[in-house]
Amino acid sequence: MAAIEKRSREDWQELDREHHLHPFTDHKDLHQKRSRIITRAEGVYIYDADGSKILDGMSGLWCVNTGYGRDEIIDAAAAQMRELPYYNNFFQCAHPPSIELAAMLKEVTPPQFNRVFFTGSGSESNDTIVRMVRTYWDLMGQPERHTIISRYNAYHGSTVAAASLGGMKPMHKQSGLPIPGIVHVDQPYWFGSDRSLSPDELGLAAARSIEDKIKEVGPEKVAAFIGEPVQGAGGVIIPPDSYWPEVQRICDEYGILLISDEVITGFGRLGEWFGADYFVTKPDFMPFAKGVTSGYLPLGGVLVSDRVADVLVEKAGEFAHGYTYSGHPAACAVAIANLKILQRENLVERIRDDIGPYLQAKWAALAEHPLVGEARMVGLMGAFELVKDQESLERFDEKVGAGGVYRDHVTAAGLCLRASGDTIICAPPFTLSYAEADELIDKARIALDLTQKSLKG
Ligand code: PXG
Repeated sequence: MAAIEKRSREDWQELDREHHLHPFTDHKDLHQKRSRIITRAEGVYIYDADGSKILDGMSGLWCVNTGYGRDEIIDAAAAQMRELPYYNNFFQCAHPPSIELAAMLKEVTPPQFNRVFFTGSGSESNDTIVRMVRTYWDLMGQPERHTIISRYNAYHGSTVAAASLGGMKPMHKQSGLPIPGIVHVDQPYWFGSDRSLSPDELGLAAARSIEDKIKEVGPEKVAAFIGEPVQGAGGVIIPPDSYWPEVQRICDEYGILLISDEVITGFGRLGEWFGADYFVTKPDFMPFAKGVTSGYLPLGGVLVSDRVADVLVEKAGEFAHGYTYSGHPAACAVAIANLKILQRENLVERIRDDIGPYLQAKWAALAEHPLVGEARMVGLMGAFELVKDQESLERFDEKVGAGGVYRDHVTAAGLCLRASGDTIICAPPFTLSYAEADELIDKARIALDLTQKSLKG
C-alpha cells in the first residue's frame, strides 16, 4: 500500500505552504508563487503534479547521476531493508553493506585512500574533516596547526563547520559564521575577475593567495586547505590549468593537508572517477556524498588517506565522533548497486570520451547567443554567463534578476537548469542520450531568446 496520500496539486501546495519550511528558500516569495510539486521521474525526466515533463539538466541537485527509475538500485534498497534495515557501526559492530562498500571504494579511489568514514551527507563529511584535521595535528604534536584555508564563494555544506568552510557571505551573515580558525582566499574565477590577467595568470594569482594567507597566519599554524576541484554551487567555476598544480606545490611546500571536496565531482562527473584524478592532485581527504548513491538514499563519507588514517588508527585512541546513520545499511547497499552500474555501463568513460565531448561542443556554441558572455563545461558540469553586452561583457544590474528570468523561461520550456545569480548551471545525468542532449541545448537556446525578449522588449 502506498504510504503517500494522493491529493490534488492545489491541496499539496496548500499543505506545503502551511507546514513545510524549505531549504535555501525565501518563504514569503514562495508562498506567493506556490511550490512546483514533482511527483515522479524516469530516466533523465522529472514530472510535476500537472503531468508536465521536464528534462532534468541538474540531476536533481547534482546527484542523480545514473538516472531515475533504476530497478537495480531500488531492489537493492528493498532487499537490504528486509534483511537488516538498520544497525549501527558503533561499539565494535559492523554489517556487510558498510564493509563491502568500504572495500569497494578502495577500488575506485586514488591509491593513497584505503579507509573511509561514513556520514549521512556532504555537510556532515566536512564537519567530520574539521575534527579529523585538528585531531591529526594534535597527534602529530603540532596542536597550533589549527587554521583551515578555504575560498570565497565556496560551498561545503550547511552545518556550522561546513558553512564556515564555505565562503558564501550571505550564509556567514545569518549566523555569526565562520567559526574561529577558518579563513578564506580568492577563487580562480576568471570571468568574474576584471580580466586584466590571462586565465593562467589569474589561476596562479589565486593559488598564490593561499600562500600569502599561509604567511599571514603563520605557516606553523595552518592545518589544511579545502577546495572543490570545480566549484559547483558557486557557479561551475572551472579553474585555469595553472591553478591546481600550484595549489599542490604550496600544500607540499608548507606540509599542509589538502582536502578535495568531491561531493559534486566525485564518482565520475568530470569524466574521471574523482576531481583529484582529473586535475592530478594528491589530496589527503576526499569528502563525498550525492553521486555515491545517485541520490536514491542519503549517504556521505570521508575518504581518509594513509598519511592521516595511519596516525588516527595508531595514536588517536577513541575518535569521539560519529552519526547514527554513519554507514546506514540500506544506503550502503544502494551505493554498491549504483557503483556497479557506473562500472558496468562504463558511465565515467562515457563522459570522458562520448557524451561529455558531445554536450560540451554544443554547450560552447551557446556562447554565440548575444546574451551569453561565456559558456564553459568540463565533463558533464557546465555554466554560461548572462551578460547585458556581449562586446564589453557587462553584466545586468543585480536588480534585473536576469538569472531568475532565464530560469523561469527555461523551466516553462521543459528543462531544469539552475541559476546562481546570472550564471546558469547545467549538470545532467550521465545517461543522457545524444537526442536528449540535443533537446537540452534546443530548450536552453529557446529560453535565451525568450529571456532576451523579456529583458530588452
Ligand atoms: N560540498 C559540496 C562541494 C557541495 O556541493 C556539500 C558539500 C554539502 O552536501 P550536503 O549533502 O550536506 O548538501 C555540497 C552540496 C546548489 C546546491 O544550489 C548545492 C549543494 C547543496 C544544495 C544546493 O547548487 N551542494
